[in-house]
Amino acid sequence: MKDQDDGSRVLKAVLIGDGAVGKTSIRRNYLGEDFLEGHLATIGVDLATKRVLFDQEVVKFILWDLAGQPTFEKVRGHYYHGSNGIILVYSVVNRDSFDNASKWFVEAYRNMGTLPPTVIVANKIDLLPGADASKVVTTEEGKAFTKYFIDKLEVPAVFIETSAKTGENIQDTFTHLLKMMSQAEQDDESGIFQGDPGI
Ligand SMILES: Nc1nc2c(ncn2[C@@H]2O[C@H](COP(=O)(O)OP(=O)(O)O)[C@@H](O)[C@H]2O)c(=O)[nH]1
Ligand SMILES: [Mg+2]
Repeated sequence: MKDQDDGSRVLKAVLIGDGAVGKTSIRRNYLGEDFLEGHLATIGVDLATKRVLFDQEVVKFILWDLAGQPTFEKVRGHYYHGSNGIILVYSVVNRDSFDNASKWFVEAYRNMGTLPPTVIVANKIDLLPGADASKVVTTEEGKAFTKYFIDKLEVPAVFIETSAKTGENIQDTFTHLLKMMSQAEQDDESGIFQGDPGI
């Protein structure tokens, strides 16, 4: 897709996951904004745009930060359409948010059909020292979930552990996503089918 203003390539992604897992903080950190301790629930949707240099080309990257509350499902529906990437976030110190991760994929699938490249983000790793072990989601669980998702849905996906508070791996999250999104778009345009053709 092209930007109407200057004709540059546009890539869009959605941030999804339960409320309070750190979606808005991840977006803010990525954009170089300060970390906020308090949680102000996102109402409906927030939009961030950034121009990124990619493959020696300036690309307009649009990031939809969707409210996690179930009541906003209708609103979210619109933003899934036309997105080329997904960032699904859960908190490593909130097991419920991990258990709900598959529900978020179901919602995305319902709205998008075939899923675009996805980064599965295990956020708040700075809170792991001293956290209640019964609530902690381990690295192995996150990787197993990602593998299951890749195998089952044949979607390009990566797993990454982050802290929006310290900034650890936040830039990498977006680098991975943009790389996969760009690759997927090129594959589409070239008509090359990368999956197993079954021959
Ligand atoms: N310690 C820590 N707190 C975080 C992190 N990310 C977000 N938070 C806090 O978690 C709460 C919810 O964050 P927010 O970004 O609003 O979550 P959202 O509802 O998913 O957008 C806020 O109090 C943030 O300060 C993190 O990586 N580490
Ligand atoms: Mg938010």
